[in-house]
Amino acid sequence: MRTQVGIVGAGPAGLVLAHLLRRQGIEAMVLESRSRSAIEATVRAGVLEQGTVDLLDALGLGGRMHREGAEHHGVVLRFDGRSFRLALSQLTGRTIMLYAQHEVLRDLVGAWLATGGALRFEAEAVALGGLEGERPTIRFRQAGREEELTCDYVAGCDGYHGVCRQAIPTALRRELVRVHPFAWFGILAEVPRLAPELIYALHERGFALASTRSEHLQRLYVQCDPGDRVEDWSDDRIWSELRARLSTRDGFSFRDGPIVQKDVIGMRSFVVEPMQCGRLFLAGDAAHIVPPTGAKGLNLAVADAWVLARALAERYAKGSEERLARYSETCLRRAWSAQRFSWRMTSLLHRFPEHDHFQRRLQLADLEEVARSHAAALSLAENYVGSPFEE
Ligand code: FAS
Ligand code: PHB
Repeated sequence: MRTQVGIVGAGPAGLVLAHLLRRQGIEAMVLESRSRSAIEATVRAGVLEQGTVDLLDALGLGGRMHREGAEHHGVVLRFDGRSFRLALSQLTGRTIMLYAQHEVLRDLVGAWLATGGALRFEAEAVALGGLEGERPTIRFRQAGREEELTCDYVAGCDGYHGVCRQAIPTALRRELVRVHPFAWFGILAEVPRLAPELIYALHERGFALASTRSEHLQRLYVQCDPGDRVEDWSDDRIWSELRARLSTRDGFSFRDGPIVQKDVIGMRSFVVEPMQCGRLFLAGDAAHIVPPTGAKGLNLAVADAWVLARALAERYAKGSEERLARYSETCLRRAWSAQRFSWRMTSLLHRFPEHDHFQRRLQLADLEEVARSHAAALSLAENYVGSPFEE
């Protein structure tokens, strides 16, 4: 089997890359280890930066997103019983879109298959070969049989637990990681929106986030211990923690209701350097993980796909490998900027077990600064909405 670009993983990185390459007339084949229904049902991110929205529109794939998603012009920071609205569009001229990651994947998979795109589900890549040569290979297992895909380039879009990063010899790669001393307990609840915009709350009991999926389905998170399991949190405990942590002096209230999904999300910051090795290019979570506090994970994956597609287009159209040679450096600049911002949001809004009263006062003063200073609010807003991909 042969193609120009072999893509491992049908997440945001892999599928956006496939669509972008097709637009440049470059052939690609996607190998995905899970089933279509599994990837289209996985609850993950929910915030799309304007750059991601503009790219989906440019691909002609933004219709349902605009019909069913919600454009937000601000987010609320809640601390010390008060609320501060970070006016994203007023400050930056850019907005965010609340549209679930798995809905984005449904749109991307549907359009790819409907136009004859090559995509194999339940096809697990098991080994990469010939990365230093001109005909790298991907060996994959499907329906109990092993097959091989030969290509010009391999895009490793298989997430943090995938095989592609492991194909870069340890002597050639550096893995930089921070595991944070807390996790998020996430739920989907069939209740009305708690508020018109997202609420990020710092409370002495820990962080909380009120996000949304639709008028009737809300995505809510509370800071929990990294060792917590789903069964450790009863519905009553979840609602009472959310009430306490989202409370305000002027009596913020909301309705609770049926919780239809629960999970514990680990919090780590991770980057591998470099993001390429020979004809292998890593994109998305395969190369970097950010804590979700900055809502950057999905958007970084899409940004990598955009950079890689542009570099491959130049290679095939003009024979120039200049952009490909700078792929890792280009993407790492954006990845470290997102790491810095995600860490800033995480350290602003979480309770750290080792923090004493002095550090807690500093945290509040930091949030007060964002509420008081135009410059501080602008910096946070610019990073939250993200910068255009071409920059
Ligand atoms: P993905 O992990 O999405 O996709 C990789 C794909 O590769 C998967 O479909 C996998 O099945 C496939 N694959 C793996 N190994 C393979 C192999 N050997 N062969 C073939 N296919 C293989 N971000 C937020 O902003 N907000 C959130 O609330 C949020 N929640 C998250 C919750 C969880 C549990 C996780 C893990 C991440 C969350 N993120 C969140 C971050 C998330 O959005 C990621 O950044 C985003 O999915 C990254 O996209 P990809 O790099 O495409 O990787
Ligand atoms: C979500 O909607 O799932 C979400 C929103 C904002 C974040 C993280 C997750 O920072």
